[in-house]
Order: sequence, then structure tokens, then C-alpha cells
Amino acid sequence: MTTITTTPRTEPSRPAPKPGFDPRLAPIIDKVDQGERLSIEDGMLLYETPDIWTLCELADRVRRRLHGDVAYYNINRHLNYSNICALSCKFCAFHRKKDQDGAYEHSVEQIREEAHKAVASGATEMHIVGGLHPWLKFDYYTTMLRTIREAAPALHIKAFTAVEIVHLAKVSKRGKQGYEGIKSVLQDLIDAGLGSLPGGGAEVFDDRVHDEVFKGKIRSTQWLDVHKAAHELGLNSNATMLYGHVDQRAERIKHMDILRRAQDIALHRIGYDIALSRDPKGSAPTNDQGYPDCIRDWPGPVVLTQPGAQLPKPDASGGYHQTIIPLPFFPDESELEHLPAPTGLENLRTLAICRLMLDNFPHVKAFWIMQTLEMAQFMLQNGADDIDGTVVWYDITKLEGPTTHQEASVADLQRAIREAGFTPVERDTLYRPVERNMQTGAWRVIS
Ligand code: V47
Repeated sequence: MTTITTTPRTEPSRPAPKPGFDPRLAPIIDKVDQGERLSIEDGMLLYETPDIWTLCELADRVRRRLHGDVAYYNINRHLNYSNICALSCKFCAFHRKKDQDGAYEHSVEQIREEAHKAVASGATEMHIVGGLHPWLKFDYYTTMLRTIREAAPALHIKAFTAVEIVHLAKVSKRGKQGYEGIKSVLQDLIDAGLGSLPGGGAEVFDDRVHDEVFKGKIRSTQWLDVHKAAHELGLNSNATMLYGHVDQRAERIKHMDILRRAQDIALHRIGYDIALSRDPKGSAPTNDQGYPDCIRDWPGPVVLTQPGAQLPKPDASGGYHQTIIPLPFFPDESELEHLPAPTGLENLRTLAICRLMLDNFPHVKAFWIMQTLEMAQFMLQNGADDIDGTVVWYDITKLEGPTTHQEASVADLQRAIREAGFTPVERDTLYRPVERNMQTGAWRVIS
């Protein structure tokens, strides 16, 4: 067991409160200083307080405790193999039906070509997601992975949201085998080259929101089961929260609480002991509070953001959630187009709260495609330590008009990070630093 012990506080003593300081935040500041888990009520107060400065300063304090002045980016390529989807989630402008204008599905040859392009651009990662394609056979997906593996052996393949994994269990006739079916699908995909799971498809873990906006999609229990199964098989994964549509702030806090409990289970499995907490076993959820079954065996909190705690290593004896990625809702061309998108301040606040509430997630990503590179810079100063990568092609949300070509150069990313006051570090998918020869593009991971 890796027992997390607290070390004497080395942080400078707190300066006098600024004008506009919300005194209700004082107990939260104490908890953050001690590395103690924040409660649901604390999370709600952080949403309600007008004192966003203190919130952001606290998120920055935690972010610097974990990562100092380092901010991560990667060289990657996103690939959407098909936008044909059996579902019609109201927030989604990406999905098409089979004969609808703009529907597409990539051939294996096109995918091979994408892998070659990724290698030529120096990418270390291919991020692959698509719709729930109604008739592609399981073999399409394993062939896709094997093709990329063959064309680009060093490329890390981060692919398929939990929603797609459950779909693949059905497609491969393992849908009725429950958790074991999911595990065997994941094992087949790992054998074909899958390296980790992206965080998509989580949306907001709440049945009301689910039934109103993405009915038909898997519920939180299944999303969490897929990630748990992946962790048990040694894969790391990410997690998202798509907010700012019909969800309420309380539902977002609940989403964060569910995710951090799932992460407690993952970290406990790989040897972390329960951390300092005034109430380590308290407030365990019961089912009638709307918490999913799969976090019933919650062991208690493992707080990685407390001073002196060690972050898990990618070679840990099992997987875990690496990163939380808050995704602000993009209304354009969706069925919810009449709703306003969340504002910049709400996005900043949500990201800072994620940093503070998700005390056992090593990383917080401000995905520049959805946040804009300008806001991502600001977010680096307020809780985020990662901005994702070069991306190149992105079809799920489009920042400027209908174009799918959305690319940032390495120079753009580095400049944005430096200008925000941080040291840019290229990472691989598992957050290991990458050493790169800028002349030849050759790279290697530093373990
Ligand atoms: O699963 C779909 C969301 C996700 C909209 O793991 C929308 O490193 C906002 O998961 N407005 C895909 N969001 C993106 C994603 C992701 C992105 C970057 C990095 C990682 C990672 C994961 O985008 C979908 C869905 O939850 N989404 N439509 C929309 N209109």
C-alpha cells in the first residue's frame, strides 16, 4: 500500500484577505491547505460565491502543488472514423443517419493514410472516436487498430468512448454478458493495439439530464463499468463532463463526486491507502441518492492533491483516470441550438471547481478546441495543466464555422503556454515527457 502521509506545509502563509473576499470560503481554504476532500456543499458554495478570484487562486495553488510551472501539450491527431450514429442525442451536431447528407465512414485504406500522416507530423497519439455505427462489424474496429499499429507502431492509440465500447459488446454478441462481456471486448481491442480510453460520452451523470437530452445512450453505471474494466485490464483512461445545456450546477457537482469516488476505487486497487480526511467513511452514497451501484464498494477518499502525495506512475499495476476534461456545451446546429452556450466565466469557474473537487485526478485539461486557445491560456493560470494537442482534424464541435480542419502548430501551443507564464512540456498520452529532436522530428519518451 502506498500510504499517503501529510508533510509539513511548505506553502507560504496566507496573505491578508483581499477586498471582496467571501468569508464563507475560509473553511474551504483550510481544507485545501490541509489537502482535505471538499464536500458537496463546498462545491456548491464555490459555484455560488461571487469571489471567483479566491476560487481561482485556490485552484492555481493546487495545480502548482501538483505540477509546478509545467504545462503539458502533445502532438496528436484526432480521427473520427464515422459520424453515422444509431443515437440522436439532442446536444450533438456530429451524428448523421445513413443516407443523410454529410454521412461518412472511413475505409481501412483511409485510416492507414491517416496513420501515415500522423507519423509524418511527428504525432505520438491518435485519438479515435465515432458514432454508434449500426452495421459495421466488430472486425472493422480490430482491423482499424491493427492497421494503425502496423503503419505506425510507436503511435499510442487512444480510442473509443465507453458508449462505443458498450455498442461493440452488442455488435460482437457479448452485450448480454454484462461486465465480463465488456472486459472481453476491451481485451480484444487491447490485443489489436488499443492503448487507452478517451474520456468522452460521460456527459452529466444524472438520470434527469440523461432522459431529457441523451435518452438511449448508456447511463452512468455503464460508463463507469467500462472505465473500471479498462482500469482492471491495466489501461488508463480520461473522463469528461459535458455541461452548460439543461444541467444544473448541483448535477455537475454530483458528477464530480461520482467520478472522484470511482477514481478512489481505481487508486485503492493499485495500492493507494485512504488519505487524511476528517470523515473518511462518512457521507457514503446510498442508491436512493441517485448514485450508481458500481461505486457502492467505495473504500474512502484517496486525496492526491494533498501536500507530499505521489502521483501514480503510468507503469502502476493497473489503470486509473488521468485527466478530467470539462467540455462546455456548443449549441450550434444541435437540437438544443436555442440554448445559450455557457459563458467564459462559467467555463473558468467550472474548470477551477473541477481542479478542487477532483482531488484525486492528476490532471485537468483545458481542451483548446472547445475552450479556445485564448481561454485555455487563462485556464492554465486557474487550475488546468494541459491543453491537449495539435489535433489537426476535429468534427465533433467546430470552433469557427463548418470546417473540420482545426489545427494548432507546436509553436502556437508552446507560445500560448509560455505567454501564460508556464513551461511547455511535450507529453505522451500517459503524461510521460517526450524528448524531441526538432531538426529530425525523432522523439522518445523519458520514463
Ligand atoms: O463524447 C458532443 C462531447 C465528446 C458536443 O479524453 C460535445 O483526452 C460540447 O471526449 N458541445 C468528445 N461537447 C470529446 C472528448 C474529448 C476531447 C478531448 C480530449 C479527450 C480526452 C476527450 O464531446 C463527446 C461528447 O461528450 N460533445 N457534442 C457539443 N455540442
